[in-house]
Amino acid sequence: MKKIFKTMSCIAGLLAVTATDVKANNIQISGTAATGSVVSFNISWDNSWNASVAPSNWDAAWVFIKYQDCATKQWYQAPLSTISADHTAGSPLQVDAVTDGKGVFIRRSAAGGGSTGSVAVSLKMTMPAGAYNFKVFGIEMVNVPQGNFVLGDGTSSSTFNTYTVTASSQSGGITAAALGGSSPGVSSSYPTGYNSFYCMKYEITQEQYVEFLNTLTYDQQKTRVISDPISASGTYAFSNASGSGIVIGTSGFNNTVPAIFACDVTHDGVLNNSNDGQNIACGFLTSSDVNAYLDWAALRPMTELEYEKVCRGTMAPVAGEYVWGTTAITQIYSGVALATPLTATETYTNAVANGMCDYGTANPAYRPLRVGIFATNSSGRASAGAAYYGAMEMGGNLWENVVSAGNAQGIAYTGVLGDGTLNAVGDANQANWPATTGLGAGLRGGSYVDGASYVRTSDRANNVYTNTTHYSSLGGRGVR
Ligand SMILES: [Ca+2]
Ligand SMILES: [Ca+2]
Ligand SMILES: [Ca+2]
Repeated sequence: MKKIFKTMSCIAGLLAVTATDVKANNIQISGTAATGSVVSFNISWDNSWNASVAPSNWDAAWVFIKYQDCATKQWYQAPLSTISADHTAGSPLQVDAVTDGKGVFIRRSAAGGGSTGSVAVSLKMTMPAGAYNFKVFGIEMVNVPQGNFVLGDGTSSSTFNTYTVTASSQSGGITAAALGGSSPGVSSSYPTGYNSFYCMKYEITQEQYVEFLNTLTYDQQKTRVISDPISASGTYAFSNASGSGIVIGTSGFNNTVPAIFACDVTHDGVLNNSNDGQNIACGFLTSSDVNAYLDWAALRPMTELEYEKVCRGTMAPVAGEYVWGTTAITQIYSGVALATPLTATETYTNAVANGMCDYGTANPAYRPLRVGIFATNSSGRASAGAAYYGAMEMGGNLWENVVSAGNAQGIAYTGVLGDGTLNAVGDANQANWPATTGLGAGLRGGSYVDGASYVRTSDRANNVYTNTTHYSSLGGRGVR
């Protein structure tokens, strides 16, 4: 879980000046170096898989590189080769290039599972030489294969009709009458979940949000937190409650130099202690915050239909089922006994039971838990509260930000990917995404504050949600 930060000053004429390692929840990236147009590093993550039996999918790391112009100090998305063979990864991994060159997927090349060990990776960038600093980011994802699935469960609030999404649903759209749930229906441009995509395995964590903030300009940061970046060191970015631990470590300056954010839930002035909440899901994120993160990471928000695909997969609907596919639910929350709270190994001490989920405290003073807390070596889907393809906490912990199928702004969405760049004030600026006012956004899956009914795969009680308040129960994740 360690990070290595190499401090070197900018030297004109070298492409590689400094390179910084950044990890996601369970991915470690170390030894980052840049030579010419190639960035190399070692990557490892535990519990990776490539399954030859149902759900017949794999997990992957979405890896992208940001570079900082040494003169302007601004960070930009590094363009990567769109040819997979230009990149290398040792066994058991392979690198899949993507057509927009905004990053790569790194995944197991053959059926198998477990720790990958430390694997050497090299990625080829396609930008002109210059004096730059680099940061490599890795986000854990799960593959969602192309294929039919069923919407709706026949009983949950505002549920879609029980409707099978097929290739022709995507190519021809779905009418209002067929879709039900008071939706105006969706066109062939709206991602229905039929086509394959990747979904983030976990909600955005506090550490990931800090890493995001620390590549933004002052004005961009100001939009993405509650406290002004010029505030004193130690000021909470959002709140001093609900496990929120993002603080200003070094104040911004003169409305131009951005702040440096860090995690400090313990609020002892010592930043990034092992129990400063780095791996806790990041609350207080409005739809606009989540979508800014996703544009920056070159991902995109998921639609309501994709949400149900991720949760239910190819299984037949069960009336009232939760995101793990059964109607059994067991409440775990931050008020119960937790071992090593707020650390990367935060775990619960209750006996394992089916449907373990952080929901229903009716009290925002509690907090979301470490992402992936219920997944252990011995847990099955139901006990881990896992969605069908292995995404965690799709129900409970924090609400999931989705693109609504319930209004005109939502159904105008066409699945345009983020491009790694925000506008001058730090908002996402991709065509037909939900507006910065939240219009077109919705919520799914419930939260640590809210009741069990919202944890249902097909519950659409908040399918339209345009509130822009930074509530502690709001978070999210993206897809690509
Ligand atoms: Ca601390
Ligand atoms: Ca959630
Ligand atoms: Ca953009």
